[in-house]
Amino acid sequence: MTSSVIESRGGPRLTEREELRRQVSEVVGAAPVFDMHTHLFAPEFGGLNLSGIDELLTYHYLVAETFRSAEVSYESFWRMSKSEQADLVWRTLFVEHTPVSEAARGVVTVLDSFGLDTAAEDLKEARAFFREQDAASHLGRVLELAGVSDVVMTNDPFDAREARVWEGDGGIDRRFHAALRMDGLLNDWEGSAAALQARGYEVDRGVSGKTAGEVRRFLDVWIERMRPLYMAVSLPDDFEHPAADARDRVIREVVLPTARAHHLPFALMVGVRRGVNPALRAAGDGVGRASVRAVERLCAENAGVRFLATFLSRENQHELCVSARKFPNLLPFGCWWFLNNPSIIKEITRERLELLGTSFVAQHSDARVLEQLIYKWKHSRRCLADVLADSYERLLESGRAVTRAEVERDAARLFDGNFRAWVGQAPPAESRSNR
Ligand code: RAT
Ligand code: ZN
Repeated sequence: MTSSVIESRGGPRLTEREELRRQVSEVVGAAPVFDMHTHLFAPEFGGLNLSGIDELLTYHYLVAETFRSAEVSYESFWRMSKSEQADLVWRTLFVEHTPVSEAARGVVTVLDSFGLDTAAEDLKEARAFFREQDAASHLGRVLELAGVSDVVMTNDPFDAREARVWEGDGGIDRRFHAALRMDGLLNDWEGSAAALQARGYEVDRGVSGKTAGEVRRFLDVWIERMRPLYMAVSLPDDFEHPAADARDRVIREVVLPTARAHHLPFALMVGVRRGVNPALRAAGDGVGRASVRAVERLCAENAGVRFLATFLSRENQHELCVSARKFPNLLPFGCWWFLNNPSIIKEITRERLELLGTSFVAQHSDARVLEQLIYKWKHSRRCLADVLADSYERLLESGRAVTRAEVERDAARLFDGNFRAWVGQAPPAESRSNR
């Protein structure tokens, strides 16, 4: 025992600042993560899996940044092949400019973790490295480097490429879990109604008659096939509840009854303004301050349904924390998309710890390309470690030192346990006996 610790029943208490911070960093750096929202796919989905340097560089976050510094028109960029686009992004953001933005630094973190040149003039070495990798062992290595035990996908029941896998006989890699994405049904009811009619479901555009029952029948089939951990939707900044639109009817008459019947949580991702600049394609979405009250009303009216919620606007974060204090069926999660930057992650996480203790999900990666797991989690772990250490230091000043076991318990809760409990997943086997 060093002078920095005093013994207690839960292990030594960390009473010295530097030792406390060192241990917090170690624990948070190693805590296994249940990544509860990504756009990755299990290996069985074949071509839907994105990996490698060209995919990393053409990530829509970096495409938007490239247009700010490169002399290229939208038309000529979109006419380029993927590797030409990647070359342009690399030259613009990594060679001609310093890659200090979060998304650009992310690529540096990934290259560095594989021992590749982070300041190369071109992509020859990186391309050769990724070409040589065996897909299965590379997946294992990436999950290991990222410290991710479980990955939740985003699964669209209307996507024909996904459907072929779900409808096949084979199972899905056990490290991957489904999330049933409802954007089609809730944000494009007319298009979805037509797609359902084409599949033989008796629905109409006015959401009347048999429609609700038929959409529930469609969802029941997909829930049976996918076994999702939750249903999810991204919503615009002007989302309201109640509202006199098809979306609200489908939420009330289809989604909420389905959530109750299948004990499935409903994840609300609120505040995206799709297609603010359509010429940027997937990079063209923006953000707007949304109404947290709409989510509060859903929680109040549906006490038996568990909601997950994340808001895209920084301005909504404090209100979301206050709402979560009022509604035990509301679990805030992650620092989404434009908020996934160290300065904002730290601010939001501090706010959440101060208002909610450790009763939230600290982060999700939103990774679209496999290797992004490495940087998204490395960077987020750093933020959480700093913020947690600050909280423990303040606690120490107030007269209560934490033990390493307590730090481990908190990190496990924030990265894994809160989400697992919400979606009814058993704790990981090795830690079961510890709880
Ligand atoms: O973060 C992203 O990659 C966004 O494009 C969106 O996919 C967002 O996360 C979403 O799930 O709608
Ligand atoms: Zn996403």
